[in-house]
Amino acid sequence: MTNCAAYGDWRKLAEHEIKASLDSLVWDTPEGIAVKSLYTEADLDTAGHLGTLPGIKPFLRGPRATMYAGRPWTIRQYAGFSTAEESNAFYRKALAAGQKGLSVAFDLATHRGYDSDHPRVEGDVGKAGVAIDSVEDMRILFDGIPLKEMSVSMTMNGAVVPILACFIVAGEEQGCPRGELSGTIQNDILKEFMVRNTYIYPPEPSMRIVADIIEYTAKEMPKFNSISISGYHMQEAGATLVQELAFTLADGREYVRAALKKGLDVDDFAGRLSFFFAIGMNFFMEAAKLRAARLLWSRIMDEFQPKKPASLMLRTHCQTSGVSLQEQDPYNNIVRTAYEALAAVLGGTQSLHTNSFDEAIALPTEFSARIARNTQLILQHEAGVTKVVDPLAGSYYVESLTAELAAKAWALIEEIEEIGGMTKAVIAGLPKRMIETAATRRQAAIDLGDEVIVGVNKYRLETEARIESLEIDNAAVREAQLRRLEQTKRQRDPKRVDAALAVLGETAASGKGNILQAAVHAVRARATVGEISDTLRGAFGDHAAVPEVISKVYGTAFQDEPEYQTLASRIRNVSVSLGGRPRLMVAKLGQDGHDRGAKVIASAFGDLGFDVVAGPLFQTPEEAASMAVASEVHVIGASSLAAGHKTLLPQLVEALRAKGAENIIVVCGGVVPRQDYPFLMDHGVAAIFGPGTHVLDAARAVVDLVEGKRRNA
Ligand code: MLC
Ligand code: 5AD
Repeated sequence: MTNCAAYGDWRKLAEHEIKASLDSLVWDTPEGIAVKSLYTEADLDTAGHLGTLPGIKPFLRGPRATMYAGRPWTIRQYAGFSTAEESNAFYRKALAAGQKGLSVAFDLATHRGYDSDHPRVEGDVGKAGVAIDSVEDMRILFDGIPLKEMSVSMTMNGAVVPILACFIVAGEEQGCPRGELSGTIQNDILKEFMVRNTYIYPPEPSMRIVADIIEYTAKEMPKFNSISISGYHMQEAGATLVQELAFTLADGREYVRAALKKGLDVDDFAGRLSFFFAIGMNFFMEAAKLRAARLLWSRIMDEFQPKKPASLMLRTHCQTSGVSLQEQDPYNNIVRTAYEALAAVLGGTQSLHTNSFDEAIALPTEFSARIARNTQLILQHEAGVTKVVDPLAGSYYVESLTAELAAKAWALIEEIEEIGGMTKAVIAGLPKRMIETAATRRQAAIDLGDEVIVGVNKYRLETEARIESLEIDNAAVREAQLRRLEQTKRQRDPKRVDAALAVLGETAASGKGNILQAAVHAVRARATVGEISDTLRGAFGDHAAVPEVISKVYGTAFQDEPEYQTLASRIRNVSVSLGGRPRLMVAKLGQDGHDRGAKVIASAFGDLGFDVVAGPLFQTPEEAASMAVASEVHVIGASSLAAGHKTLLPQLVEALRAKGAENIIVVCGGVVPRQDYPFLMDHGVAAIFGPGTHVLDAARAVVDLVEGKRRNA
């Protein structure tokens, strides 16, 4: 035990050193944890976890006894773009260069269950991932990659039924029966409603789909992980680590209950549930988070009284944080990613994706993907971190953080339980609101400079060097997809397709039978992703979220700041001369559901004195233009994070012009490569706000534009 007298001496010495109270060194984290400047033995939680061992319940120290000493984590880089041919070539090169598992990124059209020829997805085909319309595309995607040997993760939630069915049939046709397929399907719909937004159907039928997939894989695909319960996107959307932990584990509990309702035995499926967390820049806390996650999951699973130890075990994939990466001085992102990767590994992840440094600009190039992959290879081969299991164990600080995170997350999990579990909480919008509040608070902390981001709000370069970025020729991809779709449809037996789709529709509508099983038959008959999704839409309907905007978070954080007050009073003056508050519509075009930025802007601009109209997700440019005209807005702020800007923004400007509404100013925010700025400006976009823009700077620019337009009118 630390000697109390000695501790008193240290305290005195420390306060003498800083000439202030030790309390002034306490770091209040967004999780509500007060991190002290020194941890001692007295901080060790003695709740009985300290003596536990890896591979043994409660698995805090890792799911396997030997962890990386026995087998290193899987280097599994998430990738996908353009056509199946191009993504296949990329995968083969990555595997030859040391990557160990595959992870498919689908384009947003596929995510939302539209074939490439659907008019709503013109700007999205092949952009943020690979376009897959039918099993023919899926076969090409894995051409020359033996599915018997390669584990494949597929990030798919909305169109999870047709995509998993296509994968199963592609395996079959490649000579790998479904029982031998290994990999993971994300299949985590609850977090889609909270943050990621690639849902299709309403929550309740969506939960049936999840349960059907767990049932089917439990019976038919013993090597396949039926779900990847994801907190990653929560942290990306602004969640604190406690929120990420709690909501993810509460989601997991909800899925277990849904599977049990299907009549499954817990041990039949629990060992194939997997998890997915983000690893951001709070180094020690991130490692502690993974330890706490394993502890809490074993506690949750204990309630279901499984017999197999594997049913209590949390196995996880991790991805370094996309939002922590910056457009400014982008090579810094290599360093950030390396630290995050180290935290993930010290926390004991099973599989890892390291982001590319051009994250905040575009999809990875071959060069940036190589550096990202090598970040892991260097950790595995050069840094010695694989040799020892759970090396942070026993650290006063890390053990204390683990216990504190677990306690705080548990309290939140209990809160969710009190309102009836996660499906109910999600329908009530509670987690979403909490996350959006945390996101807005964080943006305020960055804009205030309380949270430093090197190269962005401190040490900013005077001139930024241009870096090469990947551009997808969206029109060419779409043409290629349309050709193959047309060919697939021409060559199939339409009667067989119709019959299989009718059975699928009946399975969905009746609540009886397994939806995935019915979809596998339809895919064998060459039904497309769009057709299968539409059949399910027929039974379940579409989910339409109503956007809500939180208020008084940004404004409260800035209330004592003169620059905020000056701007707010300027907006009041402008309101007088406009005869009403300046009105901004925040628009999300196409299938891009990343709405953190849009929500933060809506909330902060509202606090500043704008009248904010929040457009719904997934609008076509035409729909957004109509809404803007009907709402009599002065400005549309379109937020673009999925690379659709060069198609969708010119269409928006054109749609406004066609309605005689060219007086409405169009500005854009999000992930837009600098080299695209002139193109957008030439097509009528008045201003572009890239990542790292101070919200007050954006607001000032928008007010300038509103005033300028009025003066020129
Ligand atoms: C592991 N194994 C060992 C061992 N460690 N055997 C002996 N000694 C050891 N020390 C065994 C395991 O038991 C397993 O076999 C096999 O080796 C593979 O190990 P694993 O730990 O299961 O790794 P992996 O196969 O990679 O699976 C990891 C996983 C899985 C369980 C987390 O679900 C997964 O790969 N998830 C990836 C999810 C993903 O990539 N998502 C991308 C999201 S991107 P066995 O037989 O027991 O299986 C995204 C972004 C967006 O979502 O678009 O929004
Ligand atoms: N290829 C590689 N990485 C991708 N990401 C998203 N789409 C792709 C893709 N097609 C990564 C980014 C992003 C996170 C959601 O996943 O890191 O932040």
